[in-house]
Amino acid sequence: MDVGLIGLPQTGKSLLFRLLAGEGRGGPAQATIGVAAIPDARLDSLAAMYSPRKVTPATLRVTDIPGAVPGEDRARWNRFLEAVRGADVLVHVIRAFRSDELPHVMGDVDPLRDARFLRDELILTDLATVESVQQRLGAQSPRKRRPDDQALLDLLPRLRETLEQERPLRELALGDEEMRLVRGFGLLTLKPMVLAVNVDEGQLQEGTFPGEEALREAAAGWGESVITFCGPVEAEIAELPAGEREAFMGEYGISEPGVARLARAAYEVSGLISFFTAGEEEVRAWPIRRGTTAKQAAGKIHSDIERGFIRAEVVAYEDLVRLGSVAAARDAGLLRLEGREYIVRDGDVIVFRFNV
Ligand SMILES: Nc1nc2c(ncn2[C@@H]2O[C@H](COP(=O)(O)OP(=O)(O)OP(=O)(O)O)[C@@H](O)[C@H]2O)c(=O)[nH]1
Ligand SMILES: [Mg+2]
Repeated sequence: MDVGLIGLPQTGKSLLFRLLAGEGRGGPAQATIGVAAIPDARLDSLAAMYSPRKVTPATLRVTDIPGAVPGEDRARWNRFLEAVRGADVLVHVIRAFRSDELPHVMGDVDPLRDARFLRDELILTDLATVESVQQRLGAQSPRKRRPDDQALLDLLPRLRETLEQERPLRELALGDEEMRLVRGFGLLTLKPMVLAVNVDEGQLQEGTFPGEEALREAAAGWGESVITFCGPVEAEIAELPAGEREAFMGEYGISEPGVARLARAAYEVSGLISFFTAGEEEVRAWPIRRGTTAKQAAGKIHSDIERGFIRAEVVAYEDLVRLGSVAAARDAGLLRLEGREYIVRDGDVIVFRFNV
């Protein structure tokens, strides 16, 4: 899973990238790639229970994509679209912060305008893609068409209609088979999106930013979540010793860094859930897609465990922390023995039994 940070130039994407991923590989004009840990309070409680030597959170790849404006610099815009194509999930960074030294690229601050601007550009790009595929396939003689091409020709009008109504394709919630048909075309509005509003210190303190209500209302209609963060304050939080963070955040009326909420939101919209393995050696969160079976989940850890799968011993995270140990969960009848087809749930703490 690759999360792309997108947005207009100078909205704070690169700062957000460093907060999420630390350093990354890339260059000023190129997309920069890094890895973000997904904060999870459940992992912390498991770590407190087991005092393991190592705690390993789930991670997502993050790409910092240089901002671009269509019509200003064609090459830069095309590089931007190419990088967006490479992402699975999009975090749209929108600027609410004011700065006299660094004017907003559109002149003034207007979060809803910016949210709509990029949304519409991505919709237009997809519309052009769909039209060109439709044209190419339509030009083929029907007798020469492969079955997949015919299925695509039947599907594309629905896509086109949605885009023409200025709606992103993700709203169609295409099924697996339909997704397979369109996978090769790099459609941008199929990707889940989170809106991340970069506020300034004053706005953080006030707990709101200009245009918030309008943006939230629009986002609710779009089914997208809005997360606010303040880049410079987040950078300060990251530099504080862990023991001082809570008090510092309290001064701003927040209980958790915005970047942590943002990482989790990106994880959620990408359709990932976590199961845990826990022991004295390591406590670890493993990202899997919703719907993953126990046997497939075992394969995330090691292919030998998948191949030699016997059963999974599963306890729900809530039961485990409530009862204090796996033994207590077993006594309470809450340790389940599950087979290979069991669909793993978010928060399952699992021991896999296998043969090699
Ligand atoms: N005042 C203020 N400045 C910020 C904030 N976030 C970022 N900046 C500044 O804005 C400038 C641009 O930030 P970047 O993170 O490089 O912006 P970007 O979105 O990566 O820009 P491009 O790569 O050009 O698209 C930098 O000088 C940052 O220090 C903020 O919350 N408040
Ligand atoms: Mg940048």
